[in-house]
Amino acid sequence: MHTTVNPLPMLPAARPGVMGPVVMGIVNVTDDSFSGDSLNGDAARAVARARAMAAAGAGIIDLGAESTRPGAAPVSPQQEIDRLLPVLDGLKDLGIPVSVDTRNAATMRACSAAGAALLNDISALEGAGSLQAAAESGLPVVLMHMQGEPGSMQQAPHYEDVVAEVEAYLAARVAACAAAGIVRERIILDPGIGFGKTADHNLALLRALPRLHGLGCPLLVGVSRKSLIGAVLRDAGRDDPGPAGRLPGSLALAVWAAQQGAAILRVHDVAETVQALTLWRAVAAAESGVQKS
Ligand code: 9MG
Repeated sequence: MHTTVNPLPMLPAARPGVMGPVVMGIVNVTDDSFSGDSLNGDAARAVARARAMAAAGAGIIDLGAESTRPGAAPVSPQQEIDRLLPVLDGLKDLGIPVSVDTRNAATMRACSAAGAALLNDISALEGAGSLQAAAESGLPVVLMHMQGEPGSMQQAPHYEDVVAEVEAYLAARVAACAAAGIVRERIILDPGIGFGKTADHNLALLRALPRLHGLGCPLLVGVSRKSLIGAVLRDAGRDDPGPAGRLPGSLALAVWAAQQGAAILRVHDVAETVQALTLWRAVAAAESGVQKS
């Protein structure tokens, strides 16, 4: 039997006395993920990876079948569904929520019927029929900010005031959701680090996480292995080791986001992130006297 686990009670605001973000492990059933962890549609390996992440302390698994790296080619909803459903089926008894990363209404419908617990949409439900599909699913949703489209978004990102513009966009999408029947309590917001943004834009947004909390929804932050890390290293006169070598930078940014109150961290390296957060939590709890686990 399929057990759909609701992710909302796991988020920090719903766990008084327990600190810090939930770790969301990334499982890409794509053939060209930027991070070098693609599973080429291999459902059995995807299921095994998700189980290993759950055992390592992930609180949510985010399953995706379309690469969102800059320059990536889109996949059809049918291809996406064909890749995702066997994995969802293999994770029926996982015991932690499985999120589906998709921009397609048809995929949202198919995956919610197959046991997905959360819809993660990098286009904030702007796609045709997506608001309605998400509303009808009854599932919580992640609304992410992106300037442009994955294919071209890094060509010339431009903002007058990146924080104000991202904040206004997310507020408008929360309002669009409300009009479609998706209540604020079901919404998680994401500034979209790396999606149509320069390194300076990304750094400004990471500093502005406390301000974005003013939108009244939990925040998801995805920094794992992203090119921001390489750009900052190059700026500091160091080599960029490429996505697979960016774990230390990913952990530093994960701890920063935790300190700023992020509710969910979307990561490739679950065990390492859980270890970093455990130490951060121990120090933070020692200061405040709050319970450690
Ligand atoms: C699918 N995907 C890739 N990066 C992401 C990020 O930063 N946030 C969310 N919500 N999804 C992402």
